[in-house]
Amino acid sequence: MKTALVYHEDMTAARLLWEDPECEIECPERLTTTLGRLQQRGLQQRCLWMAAREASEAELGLVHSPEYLALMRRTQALDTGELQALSGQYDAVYFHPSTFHCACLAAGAGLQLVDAVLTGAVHNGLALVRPPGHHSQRAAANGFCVFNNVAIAAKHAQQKYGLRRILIVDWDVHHGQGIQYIFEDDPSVLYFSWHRYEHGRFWPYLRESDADAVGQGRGRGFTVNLPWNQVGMGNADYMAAFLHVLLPLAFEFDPELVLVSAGFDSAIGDPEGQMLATPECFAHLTQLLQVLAGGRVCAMLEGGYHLESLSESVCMTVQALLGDPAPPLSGTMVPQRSALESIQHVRAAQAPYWTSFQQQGSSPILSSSTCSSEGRPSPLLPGGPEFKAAAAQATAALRALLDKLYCRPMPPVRMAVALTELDAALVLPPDVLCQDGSAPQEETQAWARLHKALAKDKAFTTLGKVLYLLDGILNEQVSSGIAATLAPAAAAILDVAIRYSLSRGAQRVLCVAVGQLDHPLDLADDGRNLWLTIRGKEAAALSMFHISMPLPGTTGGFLNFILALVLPLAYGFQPDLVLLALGPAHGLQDSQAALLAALLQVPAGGRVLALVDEESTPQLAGVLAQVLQGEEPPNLGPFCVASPEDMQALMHLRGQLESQWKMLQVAGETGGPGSG
Ligand code: X5A
Ligand code: ZN
Repeated sequence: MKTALVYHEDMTAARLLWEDPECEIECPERLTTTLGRLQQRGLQQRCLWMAAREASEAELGLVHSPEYLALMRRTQALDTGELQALSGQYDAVYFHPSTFHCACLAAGAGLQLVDAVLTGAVHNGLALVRPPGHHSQRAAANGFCVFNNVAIAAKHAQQKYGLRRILIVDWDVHHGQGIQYIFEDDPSVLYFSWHRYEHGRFWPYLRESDADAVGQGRGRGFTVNLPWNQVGMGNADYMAAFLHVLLPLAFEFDPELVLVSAGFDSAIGDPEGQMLATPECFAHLTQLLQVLAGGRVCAMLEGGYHLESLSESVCMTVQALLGDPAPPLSGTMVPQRSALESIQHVRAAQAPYWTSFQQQGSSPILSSSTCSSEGRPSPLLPGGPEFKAAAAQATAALRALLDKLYCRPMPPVRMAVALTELDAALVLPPDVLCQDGSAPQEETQAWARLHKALAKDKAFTTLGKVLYLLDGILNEQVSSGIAATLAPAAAAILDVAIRYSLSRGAQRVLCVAVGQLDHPLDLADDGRNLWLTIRGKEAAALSMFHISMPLPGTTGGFLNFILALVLPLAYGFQPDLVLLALGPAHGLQDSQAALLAALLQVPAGGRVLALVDEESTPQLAGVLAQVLQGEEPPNLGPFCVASPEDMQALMHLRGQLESQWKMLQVAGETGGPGSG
């Protein structure tokens, strides 16, 4: 089994024993409701179920002081009055006689998960725990957190497995200052956190949560804070943060393990966050992280206080860990100005430490006073009547959204292949459907008439197979596919594939053509297809929907192009199908092609048809089959800085396109260097 789920019922025992409006949201139902939903969706049954164990004193001591541990142990014997008095010593914490046991289980669950992933028992997993951990410090409980579960897991992975680079992604809506303090001078742990900040007016009100806190000493550049200065951040803002901040750093860092402080108070409906990201956004975030560290992703629950939103978001995360395609993101993909300003700030603050940000230059920083809060949701006071009404409204909106999401069925077959010469030498992953079918003869004939190249016997047969495969994808029988094409007819087949898909109900088709494949001459520029050519040296946008970019010569250049151009365009376009054509002389290494396919699947909801040149190696087809089947792409190899020419081409294209494709923007105002 691929995904571990670590849990223990005892973690539902701790609860608030007195009145405290700030703490009452951290309740046992957070776990029971979530687990119930995972069962109801059949997701728990697909995971390797692990009963959490308690962390030992020595394991807790990796992060916490002996005195603090002794004090926490003593809470088991205190009466309610004493517990309340001790709680008052900390900021936003409550203790219960079972708190110590729960907190030991929560930390232990993280350790078990890391062990399961690093010994290879599973690829990835989620620990469903409480109390949460990321606010907890060496000698202090804070923000509902007692032991720092993720920090302890990271220290354990370093100590027991000798890991030298660990990435911690904290997508909880609060700043995990506890994790930041523990690793602030440690360059072997890269800590990324986005958080509601509102220029310091949101809990925990810390100056060091801002973007200019980058770490200390040798750890400078290994703390990355992305503060949100307004509430109401949504899917486009979160995706922009991943594409333009986290992922470039993460690829350059090249982690051996990814730990996620998976708080879902950053999702729609949550009373703490007041953000707007919908549950499927977490499937996208999870899938994007899975291309790192060979897919070794360990997620641990932190916050998340809207039970409906929390449980749906956890389901989405688990589905992504299991390898299911993500549902398309809802809403328009236009990041907010305030989000772009935050992104610009953090890129500028981190530029001294990361080549990806140096090369792309940093635009002049806009003063935060220039941002308008017009039309923006303003924060509500917790506990007030307006607040309760807003929460109820969010629940209703969420239900409607989810009903829509779940009426789109998951295709019964994850991947199908229609290959010719390549089959024999190819070792396919298990449960790939090998398709022999062809589209009906007359239909294939009708389409073949469009191009002379398709009249020939072999080209005609190939076309029949490609159309059959496309039909399976468009009818939701198959999620993704691979087909071989042959050199003289490749461009013609691709042209027919686009037209066929559009005639069969596809609304938007993204075509990524690598190598010698010409843009179909009379393909309508009507916004229903977006054509990206990657080859040679040309960088040009003939129109908003017809873009050529050069093939970068280095891993760094390749990553920059994918993260800064291809994916933002794909997210902006929101295709319901991606055609990834690797034509003759495409020039991609197998690992690059695999990464491209793996990443394109995310915005496309898994619907990718790869058309590979028949002359390609069986290794290429094999690795594409793996990633389209939901497996992790292989590592790209050592990170190598992009060439100045590649960067210039990228900036040129961004400058030309960012006013139309807003997901390309990395600054609050257009007009940085390279634009215009
Ligand atoms: C883990 C977490 C939040 C504490 C909020 C206190 N803690 N107002 O989400
Ligand atoms: Zn939180």
